[in-house]
Amino acid sequence: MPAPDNPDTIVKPRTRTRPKIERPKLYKVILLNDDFTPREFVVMVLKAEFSMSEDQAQRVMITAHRKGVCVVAVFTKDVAETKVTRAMDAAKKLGFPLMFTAEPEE
Ligand code: TYC
Repeated sequence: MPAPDNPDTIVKPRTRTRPKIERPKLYKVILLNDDFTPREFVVMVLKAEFSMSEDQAQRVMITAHRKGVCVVAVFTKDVAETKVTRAMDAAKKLGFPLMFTAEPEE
């Protein structure tokens, strides 16, 4: 290795590249209406799996009931998919056809 005062010393410019931090894509969890799942069960699942208050859960349930669908919340892909699976499994266990989907935000 050349000594520091040796003219053959290769001086490397000190450049620093800024690491590119990408924002994770967010996914909407959507609740779909059906004719069979009891309203109280929908509210219970929203409270248990999406940490909603009674009031929030009632509003989301009634919006899905009236309009056909309602956005529950947005999460990263993994979290959205896990919550959808858990919520639908809880319904399936009791024989209810309750459906949630996860779709990417625009
Ligand atoms: N429509 C259901 C009923 O009348 C209640 C319900 C509401 C089901 C919202 C699903 O996403 C839903 N029992």
